[in-house]
Amino acid sequence: MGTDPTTQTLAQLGDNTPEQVAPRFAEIRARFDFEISSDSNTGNWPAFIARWTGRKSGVLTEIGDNWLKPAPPRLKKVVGQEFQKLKAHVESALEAKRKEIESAAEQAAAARDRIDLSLPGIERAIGTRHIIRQTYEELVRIFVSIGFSVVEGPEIETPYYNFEALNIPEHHPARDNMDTFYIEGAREPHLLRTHTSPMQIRTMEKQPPPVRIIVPGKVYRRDNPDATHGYMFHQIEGLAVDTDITFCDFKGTVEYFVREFFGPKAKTRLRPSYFPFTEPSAEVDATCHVCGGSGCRICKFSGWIELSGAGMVNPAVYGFVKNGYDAAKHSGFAFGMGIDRLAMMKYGVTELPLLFQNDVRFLRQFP
Ligand code: 2U9
Repeated sequence: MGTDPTTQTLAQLGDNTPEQVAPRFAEIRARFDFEISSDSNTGNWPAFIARWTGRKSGVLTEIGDNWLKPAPPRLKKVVGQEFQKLKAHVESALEAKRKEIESAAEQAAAARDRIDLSLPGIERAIGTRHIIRQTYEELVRIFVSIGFSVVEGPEIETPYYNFEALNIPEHHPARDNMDTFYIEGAREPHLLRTHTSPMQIRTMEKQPPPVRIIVPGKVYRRDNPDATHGYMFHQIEGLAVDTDITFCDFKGTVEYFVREFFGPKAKTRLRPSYFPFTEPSAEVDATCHVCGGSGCRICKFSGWIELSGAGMVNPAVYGFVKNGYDAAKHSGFAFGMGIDRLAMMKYGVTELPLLFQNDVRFLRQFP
């Protein structure tokens, strides 16, 4: 019991009159009420419970042992009653306090974990169409608006469709220029198409004249990668074959396309060229989109930018296709352009690898 004032008085109870018993219990009760109202006591809750109700040396046990059990007969009844009252008071107050402490802890936890519904949410970045895709869609829009249909096809091709049927026989130097990736281990020779032209052949084999198609898609060449070349690039080719198509039709088509794509002030010029699949052949230049034709670093001070290769379909190609295509009756034009190059021109990008690195800092600039 030590020097605790609560229990110091216990041993002296036997000397009291019955009238003096209740005030002695009142002292204990007042002590309890004082202690339970102070956080410094209830902060260590298990120790506080043990102090008052512990079986071995809790205050109630001590009172039972020191006051109740040894009480002389004249005090037995009043001590018993007072003891029961004190016990009930202590137990109900402890229970109330326990609930209070628990609910305070719950409230503190709830406050800590509360979700503030008024806070702004975590913004998810929404993807944008890549500028190659944007350019692809713009090209399709322009050519579809003047009657072309869109055809797409396989990236793995046979040498026949990629070369032979396009009038590029074996050992033709044009095969070397195209630096082809051949696919090893296939029963028949296969390759990654070096241009989308095989699909023009396949379409003509299925569809007799007339035909007006554009063929966009990925093509592959074993170039040394640098600022303007990679192993894969996107191409769009066009083909129009009918009974009386002339070079003028081609010129009108390409001028319309250039004005739609670069704006009404853009001009076009043609230079003679050579491709095995077209005869005659031409290179198409457009006025520089940066300086408008006056000359700048981008156009190497020429005022012109190379845009496309083109020409009238070589009659030899109809000989491979057949299916109603007759060089004596039919004529047509074809052209090919790099979509990636067009995208770089349109969006002012100077480094080709930026198009393929998928760095969001780059992609976000073209919503
Ligand atoms: C058929 C007949 C003719 C498609 C053509 C070009 C000229 C051409 C290059 C431009 C830049 C490829 O992307 S590029 O490197 N293309 O110069 N392409 S005529 O001629 C065809 C195609 C199919 C049946």
